[in-house]
Amino acid sequence: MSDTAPDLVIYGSPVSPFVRKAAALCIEKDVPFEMEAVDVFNPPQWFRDISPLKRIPVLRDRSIAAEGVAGTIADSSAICSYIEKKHPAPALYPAEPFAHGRALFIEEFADSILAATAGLGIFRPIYFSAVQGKDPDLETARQTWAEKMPPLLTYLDTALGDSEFFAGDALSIADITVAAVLMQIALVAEIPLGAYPKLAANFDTVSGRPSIAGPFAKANGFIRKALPDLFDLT
Ligand SMILES: N[C@@H](CCC(=O)N[C@@H](CS)C(=O)NCC(=O)O)C(=O)O
Repeated sequence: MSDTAPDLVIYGSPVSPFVRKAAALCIEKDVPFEMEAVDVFNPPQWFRDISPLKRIPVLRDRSIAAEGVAGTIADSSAICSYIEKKHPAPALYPAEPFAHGRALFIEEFADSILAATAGLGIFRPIYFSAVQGKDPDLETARQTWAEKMPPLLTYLDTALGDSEFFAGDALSIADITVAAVLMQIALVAEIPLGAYPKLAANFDTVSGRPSIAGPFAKANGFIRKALPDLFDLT
């Protein structure tokens, strides 16, 4: 094992699905990286300087610059695209142009509406309440699951068609992002995907990969300290 620090540093916390997505890409490609914890809700000035949107993750490539804004990329999609260019094998973006475009769209769907709905409507009402010593806001979480999630999950189930994967015939950034984002719900509740069989099969396969399961286990260990049990959303 090398005792030199890896070039890549991911600033953030595995509790963020976007951080887990970037970590998953590195793990799938066997690219060494380290994760440096940052409290994004109360970040130090150096982090504000490298994260103009005040969001995690931010990537640093020390081979470009070891400090300051140089060598940093904020936003998980930009980070993943950079890592793919720098470490092309194994490819996690389809080579075929249309499949490539589809993969980017599914990534965006998961990063935007799916993450906002699951994060703000389910994860935060349960976990943030628990951290503040309040009862988990199960009413909001259950209402989100019952009313806002079904069209999103139906879209993803249909988008899979007869394929195991979202874009092309292999694992891609699309599958990684959907799994990382859906697992935000798994941090606080059971995810009953029985009504979405294609999505359930994709999720089972992808969420079991070490690249997804490893960072999730770290987040899960952290969340379980404040919230020992998972809730039922139905
Ligand atoms: N589009 C960004 C989204 C990143 C994001 O929203 N991260 C959340 C954590 S899950 C964050 O930093 N939130 C801080 C805040 O809301 O102040 C990406 O893909 O990296």
